[in-house]
Amino acid sequence: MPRRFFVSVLVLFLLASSVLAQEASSEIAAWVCPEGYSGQTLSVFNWSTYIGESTIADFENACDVSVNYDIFENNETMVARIRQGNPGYDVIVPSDSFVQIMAREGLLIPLNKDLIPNIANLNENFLNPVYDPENVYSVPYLWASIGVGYNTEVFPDGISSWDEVWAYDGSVAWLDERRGMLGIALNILGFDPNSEDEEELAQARDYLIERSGNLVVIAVDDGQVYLERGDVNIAIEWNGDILALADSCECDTYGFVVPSEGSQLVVDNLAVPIDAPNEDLAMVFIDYLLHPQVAADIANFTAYATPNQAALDAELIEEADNPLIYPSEDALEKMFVVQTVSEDSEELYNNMWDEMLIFIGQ
Ligand code: N2P
Repeated sequence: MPRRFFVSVLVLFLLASSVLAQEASSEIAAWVCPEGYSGQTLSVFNWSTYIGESTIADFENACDVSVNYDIFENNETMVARIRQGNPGYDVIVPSDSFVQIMAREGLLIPLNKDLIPNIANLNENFLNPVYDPENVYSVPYLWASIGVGYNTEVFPDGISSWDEVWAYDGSVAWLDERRGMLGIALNILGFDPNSEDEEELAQARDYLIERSGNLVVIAVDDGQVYLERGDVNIAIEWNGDILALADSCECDTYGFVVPSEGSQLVVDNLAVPIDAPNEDLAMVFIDYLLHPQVAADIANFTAYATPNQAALDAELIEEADNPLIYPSEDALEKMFVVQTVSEDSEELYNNMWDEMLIFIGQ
C-alpha cells in the first residue's frame, strides 16, 4: 500500500509537470541572501556528484560565507557519523526512509520554515511524505533510480533485464546499497521488496550470491568511474551518475537502463542534524537550494530529477522529457521505494548483506 501510494504520488507529479510545463516561462529573480550571515561558516555533508558546478561557490559569494563540503557514499555511513555525535555538519541529505529513521532516533532538528520560503516552489505531491508528515524535518532535494550503466560498444543492442546483467561473461560492478540490492532480488523473486521475513531475505541473499560470478567490485557510489575507466562494462548505479558521464563525455559510449523487472526509486532530502553548529545558515542554504534557477542548475548538471515545480514550469530543466530521469507512468509502476522497517528487520538486512559480502569475498 505505501509503495503504491508513493508511486501514485510520482505519477501525479509527472502529470502536473507535463501540463504546467506548457505554460510560458517568466523571468525569475535571482536568490538574495538575507542579511546577517557575513563571515559565517556552513558545513554540508552530501552524496558525491549531487550538486551543481558552481552551487557552493555562488552561495559563498551571495552570503559572504565559507562552506565546508564533505561527501558520503550511502545513508548507512552518513547516519553512523551523526550517531557517533555530529562532527559539525549543518546540512545533510538523507534518503526517504532514513529521514524517518533519523527522526525516530532524535538525530534531526525541525526545520524553521520561516527561513525557507522557497518551499513554495516544490511540487505538492512531494510534500507531506509518509516518511516525514508535514515536512517537519526535511524537504525533497532530488529523486533518483537504481539501474544499469553499460558500455554501448559491448552492448550495441542495450540491456533490458537483470538476467542479462547476471549472465554477462565479463566484468560487472554492483552498487553498495544493501536495501536497494536486496530489494531488487526480493522483487525479482516475487516477494515484497521491503519484506521483513527472514526466510525471504535469506533467499534474496542467496539469489545475489548465486549471481555474483562476474562481479569485480561493489562500488561505493562511484560505479561510473569503473565504467569510464573500462574496468567494467556494466555498473549497477544511480541513473544520474551514468547519465552525467554520458553528457560530459559527449560520446555514445555509455547507456543506462532500469531493467524491466524494476528497481529502487529514491527521494533524497535536505535536513539539519542535531547539534548543527549553524542552524540558521543551514535553513538559509536549504532555501537557496530550493530557488528555481539554483535547483535547475543542480538538476541539469547532475542529471538527476528535481521535485522543483517552479523550475519545471519555467522550463529551466533541460532533460525534463528524458524518461531515464523522469520515468514513464508504466516504468514507475515497476519501481519500489525502500520503507522504514523495524530495528530487528534492519539488523536482518544488515546481516544478510554482510553474510553475502563474506561469502563472495568482498
Ligand atoms: C549520487 C547518488 C544519488 C542518489 N551519486 C543517492 N540516493
